[in-house]
Amino acid sequence: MKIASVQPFILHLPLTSASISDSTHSITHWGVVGAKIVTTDGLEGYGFTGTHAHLASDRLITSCISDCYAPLLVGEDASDHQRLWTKLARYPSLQWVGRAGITHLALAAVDVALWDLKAKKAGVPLWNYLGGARTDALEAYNTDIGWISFDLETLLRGSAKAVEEDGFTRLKIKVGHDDPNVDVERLAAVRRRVGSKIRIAIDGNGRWDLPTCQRFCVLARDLDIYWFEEPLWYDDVKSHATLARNTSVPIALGEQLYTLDAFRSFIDAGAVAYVQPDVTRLGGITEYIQVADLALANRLPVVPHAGEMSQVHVHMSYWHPASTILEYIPWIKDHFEEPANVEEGVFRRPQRPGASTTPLAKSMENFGKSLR
Ligand code: 0YR
Ligand code: MG
Repeated sequence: MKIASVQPFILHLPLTSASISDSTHSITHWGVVGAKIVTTDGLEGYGFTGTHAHLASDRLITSCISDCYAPLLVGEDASDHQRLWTKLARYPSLQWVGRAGITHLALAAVDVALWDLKAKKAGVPLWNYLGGARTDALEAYNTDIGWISFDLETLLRGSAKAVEEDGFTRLKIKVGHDDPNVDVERLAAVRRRVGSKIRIAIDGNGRWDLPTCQRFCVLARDLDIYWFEEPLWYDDVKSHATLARNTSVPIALGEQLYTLDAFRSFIDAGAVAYVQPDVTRLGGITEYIQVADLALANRLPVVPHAGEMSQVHVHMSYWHPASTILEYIPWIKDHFEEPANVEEGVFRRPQRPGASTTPLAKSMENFGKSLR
């Protein structure tokens, strides 16, 4: 499995709603920014990171792949994921400018492509290559009904449909208005609409400060919140630990953390209950496994953030023993050969060889952006 070429690509895929917002981001497209790695024996591996489809910064990622990483990869054995990960991540002059951000997102894309190749070479889906499935039924939770930009009527209609027609038993709703009472009222209305049995998580996307979060948790105490995701600024270990001590609502975080060390800091401080690694922000599958193992060693559940919209995480979550449930956002799945589909609230277990990262040829053609 010698690497013959590394070919970056950028796709900007329109969302299924015209646009959405959480408390900190407003977007119309999802960026699928990655690499096709071709081997001398003719296999093609695909890996990608997830972005908000900002072309100038997407091009920083692809130029890192083509100009910095490709020369280090061509001629190497694609099955050597561990050695190649270290070669890229610890390459002295790249480590000097990287360790997080653009270079790490590029590393994620390359690493996922290597794992896709390994599983394709073995002729099995990634979950099977990694060691087999821990469960027959990976439960999904629906994030796509709960955007902060949805008015109350849309929020209620979407929540009711997800539960009554689509079979979801778990929802996630975005919070983070200037006045937390607005969020409490929206959540109370959803709770009344879907009933007490449905699990409702919330996501603040890092908008509020500690006093606002503490006030919110008091106001929301009767709403049975399953977890409070990214309540505070992403890197602030101390405030998350304080909030975790002062509320009974479990804290979830990790979608903005780039490294194993960052996860260790939050876990050691008792600042996180639900661990949310993401293969597209950590350095791919290789580092995701390290974080999931760290969570397991601390007996904490792993609930990945779906920066690849669950195409890869469905494999990780069917396999890794610390996994519980998985995020469902249906924006990009239909652009892939094997979409991460959900039926009756359960993710279909992938059957094709690889990591479910191979885009449809027609999507590459129709939504590809030029790299320069
Ligand atoms: C929209 N999921 C998240 C989307 C999502 C963001 O910007 O990227 O809300 O990543 O927090 O849990
Ligand atoms: Mg989130």
